[in-house]
Amino acid sequence: MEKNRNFFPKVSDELVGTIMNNDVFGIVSHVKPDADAIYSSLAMSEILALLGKKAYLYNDGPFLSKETLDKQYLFSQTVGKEKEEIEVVIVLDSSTKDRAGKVFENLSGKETIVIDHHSSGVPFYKEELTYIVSQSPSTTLLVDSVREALGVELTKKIAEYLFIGFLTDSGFFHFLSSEQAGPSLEKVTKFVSTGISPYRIFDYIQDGRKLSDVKKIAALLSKTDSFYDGKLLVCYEPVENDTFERPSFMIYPNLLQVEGVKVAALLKEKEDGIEFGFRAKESANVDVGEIASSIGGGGHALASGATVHGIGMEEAKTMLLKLFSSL
Ligand SMILES: [Mn+2]
Repeated sequence: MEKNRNFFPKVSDELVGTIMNNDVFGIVSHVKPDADAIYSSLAMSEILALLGKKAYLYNDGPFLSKETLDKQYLFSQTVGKEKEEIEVVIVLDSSTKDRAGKVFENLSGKETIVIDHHSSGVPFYKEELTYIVSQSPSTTLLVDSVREALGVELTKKIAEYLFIGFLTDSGFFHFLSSEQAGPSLEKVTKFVSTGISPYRIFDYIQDGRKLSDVKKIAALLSKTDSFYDGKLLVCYEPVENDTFERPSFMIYPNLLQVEGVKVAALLKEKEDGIEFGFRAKESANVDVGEIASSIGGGGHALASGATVHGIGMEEAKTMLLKLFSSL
């Protein structure tokens, strides 16, 4: 138990004081938001509302997955006159200034709080106003620690927001390391105690997929390449597939179930380069977060990604084989 308490360190008095002593906040999360970015923002906004404070939600977009699209109407993509009112900007789930996008640029000069769980980021604001805990599986779990430090009650609504970000970032519990599991599930136990339904939330996130997309994913999986005696499995997503929703959620679990695999990679062709995605088996002892940051990306030991501009699929494949040559 003592170990679990240290897993989520104390939130600084300066951070708590900055929230308590101000009234109007801007909340910003990373471009191309995932559920952790959007739902940590929503939870933070709700926490501030319960403290009687005002919060404006921002995100550059684009919103791509169902559970983020559903909430898009709550987020502004531009900064208007309310800028004068805003006293403090809270940046969530973003390891660099660039990740927070144009909206953050437009809010620059304000006191800034950073709450994030990325390991490879460069801290871009006053250290005493950051809560960066790289071992946390999601930013929403860190927002929960901030909530506790602020003395705000865990409502069902907040619990649901926090749980959604945790579920998606942990790959539905799959990518939790054994160090993360105990402390994270202690928090999840509190979330479900408010009466939220994991079953219903799981279905809300996963259901509604088109049969045509499931068939496209099957076609992508059928072209998987195997390298290093099957320790590295690689799936390719051509640019014309860019429109269908989050194939990675079906591709990685399938590849990681294959006998002998250590790392599953997804190479996604973009208009101007290749997006690399990596997932590692915990037993493989490979830090794919470190590997992704060596090519300008970031992430976590078991799940990470990077975008390399100006290269094609063949070059990407050569890079990939070099990156994982020690498997
Ligand atoms: Mn995240």
